[in-house]
Amino acid sequence: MASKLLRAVILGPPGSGKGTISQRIAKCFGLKHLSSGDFLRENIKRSSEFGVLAKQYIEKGLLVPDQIITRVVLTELEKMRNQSWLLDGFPRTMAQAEALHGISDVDLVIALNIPFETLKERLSTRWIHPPSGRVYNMEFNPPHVHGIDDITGEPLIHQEDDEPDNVAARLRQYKDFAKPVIEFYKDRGILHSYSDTETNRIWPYIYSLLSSRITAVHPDTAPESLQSQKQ
Ligand code: G5P
Ligand code: MG
Repeated sequence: MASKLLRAVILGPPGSGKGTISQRIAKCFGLKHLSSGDFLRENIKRSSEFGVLAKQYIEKGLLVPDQIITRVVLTELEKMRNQSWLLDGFPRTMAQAEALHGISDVDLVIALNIPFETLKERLSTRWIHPPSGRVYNMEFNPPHVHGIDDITGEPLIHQEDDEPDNVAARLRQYKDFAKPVIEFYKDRGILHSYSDTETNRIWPYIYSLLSSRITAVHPDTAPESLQSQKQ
């Protein structure tokens, strides 16, 4: 018997830990991690038509127009018809939520509520490895060697949209656009919200939620608190 597919969305302001939690979910549960920000950066890197357009907005800390990002993300989703996926960073506006709703059901939505002060602090000390999307934070998960990716030995970068002025603009904008999207999923009874200042305190609850829907592919990666409950 084919196992049931799970289609999930993770919502949250910039720096709320969507990427960090998505990587854990992908590793533990085998869902394909689809990040709208990563798709845009890939397009920018190869100077595609979408990439050239998107760059102007990202550099200013602005949202990319709905029709551009929707085309990019829905094209990727088309390739994932027979796979479980986790969409990170999309939808961010009602137009995007409606476009997604038009092509696929969503089974569950995770929303991260993190205080804005915490977000500003995190993003200003964030470094990423663009080819893999691995993220580091100088306090939370520093690389073994300063400025170098642990796995490939390649250099890490500090993204332009993580500069303080851009961060403030991204946070303001998020608030305005996210509210109706959150209501949209709440009304459908599929929204699961988590509030804390630490990803590691939220993670056991998300692990538990996912475990009730899908079999872990790597149960040994369960958070410590859950492992001790199971013994
Ligand atoms: P992105 O790339 O989607 P954002 O704006 O959603 O970017 P970002 O920056 O990727 O947000 P995140 O994924 O929510 O944040 O968070 P993260 O990267 O996991 O964690 C942030 C940092 O905090 C990391 O350094 C991590 O190690 C650290 N950290 C995590 N947890 C903790 C903790 O508990 N404690 C501490 N101390 N640190 C922690 O989008 C980029 C741009 O693309 C465009 C927009 O212009 C956007 O600005 N875009 C879209 N435009 C329109 N519509 C869309 N749907 C778009 N999607 C992307
Ligand atoms: Mg991210």
